[in-house]
Amino acid sequence: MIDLRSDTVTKPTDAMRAAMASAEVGDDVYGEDPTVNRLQDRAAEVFEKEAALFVPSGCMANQIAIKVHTDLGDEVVIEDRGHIYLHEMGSASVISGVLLRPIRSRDRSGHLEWSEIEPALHIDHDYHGSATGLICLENSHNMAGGTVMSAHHCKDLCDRAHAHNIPIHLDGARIFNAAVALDTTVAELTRHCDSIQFCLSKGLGAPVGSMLVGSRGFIDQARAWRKRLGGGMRQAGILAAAGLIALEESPKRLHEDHANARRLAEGLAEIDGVSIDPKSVVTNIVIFDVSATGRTPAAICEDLKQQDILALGWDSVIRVVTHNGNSTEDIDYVINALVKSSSL
Ligand code: TLP
Repeated sequence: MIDLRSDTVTKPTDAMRAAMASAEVGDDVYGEDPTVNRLQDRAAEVFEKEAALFVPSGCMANQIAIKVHTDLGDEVVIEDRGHIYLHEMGSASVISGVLLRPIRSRDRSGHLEWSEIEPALHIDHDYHGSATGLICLENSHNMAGGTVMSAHHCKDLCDRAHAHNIPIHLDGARIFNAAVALDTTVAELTRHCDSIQFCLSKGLGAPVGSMLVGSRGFIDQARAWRKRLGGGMRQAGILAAAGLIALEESPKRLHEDHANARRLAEGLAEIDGVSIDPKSVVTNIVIFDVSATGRTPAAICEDLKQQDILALGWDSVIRVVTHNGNSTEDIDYVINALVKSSSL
């Protein structure tokens, strides 16, 4: 199978499996797992922040951040295809008792400008609107097709939000992809954010886990909420050992996934009825519209499955995500399969 449903399908490398087998462990709820502690210290160092916390998933990291930053009844501003809004099962309402305030980005890049955010803010506490407690950003932006936000853009939003005492949380599930695409560092891209979550278990290839990064005070509170949510994992060093390799080694090869995604997009752009601008594909996510083929995404995905290819389709689009399990030959095979399927 060529599984392009997501980069979450990546399997641990041999080096990760070996490190997991020999990992030094302890009880992480007591803060005594040396491998988890090393991973947390290293993540904080790489992001040039004070502290970091290993958590089971990206969703938990995002939800802990929302919980720590907000009060009950607050509003959280987010782009209207943000993962926290679309794909976390209403957790922000369930766990934090906040309202999400989705805003459509004018240029559909997924990255809001301050002029789009500002009208949605409630900062004058007039006993009517719920106060804006947090702004959530996403880089790269998954549902906008892996688009990236520059360090300059992010700083601008952070500076303006901070002028109103509003914190910024960055869902950086794929922040390393963004850094590679922009030829910069994750520290530079996230410097002014109050908290960041990034996933070890997507393009970086670890089997499990995300990191929450921020100030010492923020991470102390996050640790308490991780425990309350059932995320205290005891001998988690077994997982952190793979996470350390993901953090150190995997970013070096992400450009290969991006080149494969671009190659795929260029092939797709040649197919009648498929709509995609290959230049818009700068990381590892390709979302293309198939409505003009006269076939549904579900029908095309079913054809692909018959040819041992897995992709996700919804509305009028199909998403494919490249990762370390794909070769350029796989990509060419997928393009040919799509040529056949879209003209059936
Ligand atoms: N994304 C998954 C699905 O949930 C859609 C995927 O296949 O892309 N933030 C972003 C931007 C994400 O893309 C995801 C997962 C998460 C958070 C959640 O991470 P996990 O799955 O570790 O909870």
